[in-house]
Amino acid sequence: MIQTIKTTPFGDQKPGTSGLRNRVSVYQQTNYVENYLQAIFDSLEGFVGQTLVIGGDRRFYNDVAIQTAIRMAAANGFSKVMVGQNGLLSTPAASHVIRHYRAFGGLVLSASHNPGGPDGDFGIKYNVGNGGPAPEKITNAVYDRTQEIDSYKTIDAPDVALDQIGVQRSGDMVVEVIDPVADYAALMETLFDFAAIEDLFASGFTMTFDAMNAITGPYAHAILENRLGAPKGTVKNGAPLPDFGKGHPDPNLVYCKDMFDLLMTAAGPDFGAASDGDGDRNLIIGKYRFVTPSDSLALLAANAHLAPGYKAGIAGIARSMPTSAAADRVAEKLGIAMHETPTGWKFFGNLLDAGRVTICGEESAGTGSNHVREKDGLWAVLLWLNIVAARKQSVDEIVREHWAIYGRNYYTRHDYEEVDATIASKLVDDLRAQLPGLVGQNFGEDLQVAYANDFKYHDPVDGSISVKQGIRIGFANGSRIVLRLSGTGTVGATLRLYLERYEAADGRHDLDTQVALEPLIKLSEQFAGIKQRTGRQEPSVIT
Ligand code: VG1
Ligand code: CO
Repeated sequence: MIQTIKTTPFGDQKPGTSGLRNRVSVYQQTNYVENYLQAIFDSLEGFVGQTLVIGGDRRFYNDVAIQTAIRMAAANGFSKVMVGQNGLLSTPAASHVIRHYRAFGGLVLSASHNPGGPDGDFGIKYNVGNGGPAPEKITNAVYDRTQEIDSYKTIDAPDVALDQIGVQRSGDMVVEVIDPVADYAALMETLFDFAAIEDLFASGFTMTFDAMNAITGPYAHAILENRLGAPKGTVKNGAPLPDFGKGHPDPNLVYCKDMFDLLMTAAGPDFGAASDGDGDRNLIIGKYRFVTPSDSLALLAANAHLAPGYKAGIAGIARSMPTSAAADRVAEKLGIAMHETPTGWKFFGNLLDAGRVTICGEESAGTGSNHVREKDGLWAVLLWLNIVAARKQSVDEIVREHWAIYGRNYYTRHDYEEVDATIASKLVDDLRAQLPGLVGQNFGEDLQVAYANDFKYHDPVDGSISVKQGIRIGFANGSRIVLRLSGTGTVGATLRLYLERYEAADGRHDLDTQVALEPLIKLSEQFAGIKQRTGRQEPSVIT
């Protein structure tokens, strides 16, 4: 019954920061999905007789790809597939299901924060048995395999009825369709003081949660409204749609501007939050206070002990290199380890598995902990609610007190999207060539370059080394300019410029972020010439 089908390689199946992402039209080519899945299976060992978890964010083409993946899993020798009802599983829920049921690994069919629909993007990500994204060793092997693949295996079997919870079969393989929310919601209840959050809502605390027509809707309805008693209507855009309602499911101040504006008014709610396409990112806005993701990481780490799941304290913190150093100050005060990793959640897995860190985060609106091996949008929202309930203070008060203790790291990211790829890579190369000459030089009163290099990561757990993980120019006063190319875009190149300036505990904490960073923004243009070389007047997105 197993069929071996001949195929030829595609040149472009190189996984990026988080799986393989491409336009839907690229994925719709004959054998494109099949080649990539077979390359994944060919790069793994020991899964015969094991369980594979499959889920996704319901974006367009998920229904097709999931049925293909089920048939190919059966043909390749898995004994069981666990799949979320209607193909749904948020990225953190998939991570939890893999861990909870001791599956061999999982496929998350999503392009995360990239737009969906027939003209949007699709993606496939493979996660390993610890529930986290496959490490580089595996993603490199997968890419190598895609370059030589000549056949794939499948079976001749009808589609599985993904809407029916329970056990079915695909060929000889068991397919269990599971409730995508139940296990995840139960995990959240073990970590947070649900009674205190219920009391908070009962006392009139108001919030709005934007699920962006993506995966977190069912989770947010179940946990915030049905379990914690937030009034119906707290969750907006709560039904996952294949094209995300034609929106861009990236929870930042550009795509959630209406929510931001609402939170800045007296009539708005006390708390606003949102999550992205696959549910692993979070946006946190208190009344009159947007919390930058870098600050949020620091604040969550400093206050985690207020939640039952972390009451014994945290072992360490990890952040991606471009993320601001706000969390470093918390680690220092707590006397715990701080790790700086390359961009992407796959670099946190080893540190979490080894128990070296408890909380991790990225400037791109991703925070998470050792409860799973992915960043987790709703987890961050619930931890914030738990902290607000325990401290009985507003988000704004909590943030201001934090700055008064630790100082403030002004921070922004400027993205230049869909830039000509040749111009972008030349720009990065030219900047790299300048780096040795910059060290020791002074630019203006207080900007002396302390170091200028390509970030290289030495994993302290498995000894692996990752090079060229972003260019960083650091100044003696703690300010930084970081530049790297995105690994999740699908058209041209996206340049990400990250800027950071530290203002001490007794310093000025009320400046506008872009104003506070203006000298660094100018200097970065002098060094890299992004505007001049791309002809762009402004960044595409400022976060
Ligand atoms: C971006 C972010 C990175 C994040 C990645 C995946 O990558 O910068 O911090 O881990 O997206 O997030 P890049 O290479 O484009 O900068 V998600 O929510 O797409 O799973
Ligand atoms: Co995501």
